[in-house]
Amino acid sequence: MEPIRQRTRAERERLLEEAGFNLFLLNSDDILIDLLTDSGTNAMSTEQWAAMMRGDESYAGSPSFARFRAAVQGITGFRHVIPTHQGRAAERILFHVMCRRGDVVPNNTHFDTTRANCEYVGAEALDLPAPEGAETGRPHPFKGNLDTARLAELLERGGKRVPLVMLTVTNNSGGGQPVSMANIRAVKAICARHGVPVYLDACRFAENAYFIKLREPGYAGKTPREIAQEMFSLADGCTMSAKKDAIVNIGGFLCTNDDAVAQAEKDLLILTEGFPTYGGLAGRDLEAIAVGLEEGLEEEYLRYRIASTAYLGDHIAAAGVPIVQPPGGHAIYIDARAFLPHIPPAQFPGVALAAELYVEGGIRSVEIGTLMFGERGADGEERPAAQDLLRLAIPRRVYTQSHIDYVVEVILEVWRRREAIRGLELTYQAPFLRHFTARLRRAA
Ligand code: P71
Repeated sequence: MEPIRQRTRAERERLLEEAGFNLFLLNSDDILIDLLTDSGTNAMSTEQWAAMMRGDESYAGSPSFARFRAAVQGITGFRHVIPTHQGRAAERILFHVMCRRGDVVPNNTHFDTTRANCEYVGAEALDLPAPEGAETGRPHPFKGNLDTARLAELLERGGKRVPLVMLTVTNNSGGGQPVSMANIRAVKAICARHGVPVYLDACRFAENAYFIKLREPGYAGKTPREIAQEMFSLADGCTMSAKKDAIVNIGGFLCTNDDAVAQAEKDLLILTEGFPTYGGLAGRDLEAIAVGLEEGLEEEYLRYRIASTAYLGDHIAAAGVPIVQPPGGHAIYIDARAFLPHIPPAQFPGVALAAELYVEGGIRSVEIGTLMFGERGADGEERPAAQDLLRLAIPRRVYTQSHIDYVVEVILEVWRRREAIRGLELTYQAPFLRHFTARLRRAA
């Protein structure tokens, strides 16, 4: 438990200016409801805290690692399980081992660190979302799917080396939307014909499994755990940020069935993360992940989680606020271009909207749009991202319905005065992952 304090509107206006309109640069003490991310912001259960007390901190061969590996293998079935401090460490090691300059890595949609780590080793991060994903306001049961026709064409055409294909479950850049089992199976079949391994970016695998149960014919009678096992059985490996569906505050892992790849990954792990039985984590962190993986698959928990996210989306959509439909698993995504049609994408409508929700009610959200995925061309012009979304991510087991009712009120207040909101321009940007540290000001 911790107290949350209200700043005044005038204080928030000053703090926002000082932070260069970038909510990453605010202190969390100055935030009332923090929907920046569902990553690492989860509340751990009594069982997780109890497991942490059993943490064995041996440098090598700890029983905590054995329990962690058993939990991961019980769900994924992968031969090699390599712990990492979080998801992006798994990505860095995977791409470093499997990719060379000039390679292409297709994905339904790469999330920010995945794209950046792929590009960092000189490979092209290619997004192949299914066309339904682009129709922001129109519901479809599996808007996270990968476009299998384009994937087949890419692999058949040849030319570029494709060392692996990734599937992000659920698809975080495009609205927290699930990928169907049929799509995973189709991707695997296409890749198998060309000898290309399939990797799941598995951060939100449990939410994806639950959506399959709800929406895909033939899965209603299966448990989320059985569905997750089937998803992983169609893949050759995975990266995982345990900070999401394993309901912990830090941790991740990298899995593969390929012995030679695993050896190279463990060698690299020792250089930067740690020995392969702890990989940059404490033994107690491994224990918390082992328990959290099981809790994250509990059906009652998932039913509440998906329903409570939809509660926020349904209430603002009913008042006319344009959101990605249907609501995602971990977050609601407002279509900032439709909310603020007078602000051009090059003036960051998603960032401008995030700033207003902070000023209005002390709510922190994150832009998933042109600041995150666009770039400034050599001509100085901003090249916009495919969409400008404002994500309200829900930490697991943290907020109550009355907190969310307050969020609805604040969003509707900003909706009523939307025409007066102005665009922004950059005053500083880093060479990659610019959204974390960018500074902006109101556009002239
Ligand atoms: C999320 C994050 C983390 C984040 C990103 C941007 C702003 C604030 C917080 C991380 C992911 C992810 C997927 C699909 C890999 C990672 C990296 N997401 N793949 O959504 O969503 O994991 O953070 O443990 O390194 O807020 P990592």
